Amino acid sequence: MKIRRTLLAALALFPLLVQATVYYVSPSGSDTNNGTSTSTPWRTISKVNGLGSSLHAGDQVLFQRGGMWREKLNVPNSGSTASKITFGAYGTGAEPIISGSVAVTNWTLHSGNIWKATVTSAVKQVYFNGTMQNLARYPNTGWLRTDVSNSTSTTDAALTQGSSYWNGATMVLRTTNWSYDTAFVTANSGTTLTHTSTGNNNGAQQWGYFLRNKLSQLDAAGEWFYDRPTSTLYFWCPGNANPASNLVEAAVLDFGIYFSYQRHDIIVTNLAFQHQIDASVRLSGTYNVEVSYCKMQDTQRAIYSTGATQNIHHNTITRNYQTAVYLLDNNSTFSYNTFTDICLWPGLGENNWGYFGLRCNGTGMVVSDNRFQNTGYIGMVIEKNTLAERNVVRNPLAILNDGGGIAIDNADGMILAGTSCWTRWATSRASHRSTPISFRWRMGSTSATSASRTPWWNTTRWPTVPRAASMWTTRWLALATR
Ligand SMILES: [Ca+2]
Ligand SMILES: [Ca+2]
Repeated sequence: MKIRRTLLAALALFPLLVQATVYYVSPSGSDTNNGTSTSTPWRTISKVNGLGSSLHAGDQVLFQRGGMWREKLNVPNSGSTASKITFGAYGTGAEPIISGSVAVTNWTLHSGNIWKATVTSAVKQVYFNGTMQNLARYPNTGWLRTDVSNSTSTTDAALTQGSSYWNGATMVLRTTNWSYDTAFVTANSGTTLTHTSTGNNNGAQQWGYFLRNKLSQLDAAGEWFYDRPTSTLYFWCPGNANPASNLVEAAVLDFGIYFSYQRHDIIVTNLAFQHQIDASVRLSGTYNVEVSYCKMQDTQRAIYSTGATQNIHHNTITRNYQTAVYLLDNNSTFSYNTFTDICLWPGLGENNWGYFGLRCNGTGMVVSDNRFQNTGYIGMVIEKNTLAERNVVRNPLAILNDGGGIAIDNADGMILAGTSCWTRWATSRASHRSTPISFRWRMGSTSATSASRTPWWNTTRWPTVPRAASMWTTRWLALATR
């Protein structure tokens, strides 16, 4: 019996005795190398994805700083509580970039200043020397005004292009104070568009809208169009430039790093992500994952998580089009992250309710020490018994109304402390029907804490509350904001 115990003890120790492997990946490497030294690195993420179960707890995969990979990383295996698997960086310089775009080449002139090239995957965004360009639209800037609009039909006497012209286009319509909806035009008779449902009946109120996604509306510099049947990208470069002499990137990949279901005990650190068309980091049923010191920029979403006990901290999140971080998690910690210029583009975020910096709606969440600078709608949406402290929200409601710096929903035991909100004084929105001064809620809210849905007219600052001095429950908060 004693021998057996000794043997079990030895077996338990065994994983600690196995030498962890460090794999190196460099743009100048080769997938025929062994990958285990900086002088014999691999070249591709595809090679990393192929590791499968031979990637062990405690192993590291390090990407060379200054390098870029236009691939998707599929986390091959899980670590253990004692020995995490790490994806990180080595060398000096900027964080290694995992990009969701392809560099478009082989351009030919289509017509005038419009060039075309083949891109085999569906294109969601186009970047010209790093700057996002516009899907071909009408009008080229600003907004049309509906004459009459309901959920599935919009009429505007200004639409003079003739019947059927707008068939297949998409419409971006300001549908409420707090939403832009994107609808697909299924029919066009005279000045009336029939479209997929927006769920809103705006009647004769003249709300703003524009139409896009037609090649014949590619008529200005900076506009592009992608024709799926022929896999052809059309683009008119800023300054009438030749695209072949510039970097034109087309966003096509859904995720930057993807965790298949219930991967766990993994660290992602010191990586940069850009141009993903769904999310830079996708955590699926995962737990004990740490994402830290990463950059997510020019991407649809930064992080989308459906899991638990993640630790997400010190990330820099910039220019996301949809709610930047969506955590359908329980017991995760989200701290020291910086958001800048989130959801500032009408029609690129969610229909109905979205354009947030952070949204989390599980139990046991900790949201602390984050900074939100310029958010299309609400800086952060928190629920249940979240502990939220020392967060700063500046300039929420940048392109929408009727929200707040922080929205609280289904609160039960929530603690909100030491949090600051600065909102600019309301201004008229170009897409907005008529209200010259928009409603602003310093603390927005939906159903559960309706008492806090109180307009706050003339302050721009939510006073900082030191945690030690005051632990506010949402009930008190609701009273305080009356
Ligand atoms: Ca146009
Ligand atoms: Ca009109």
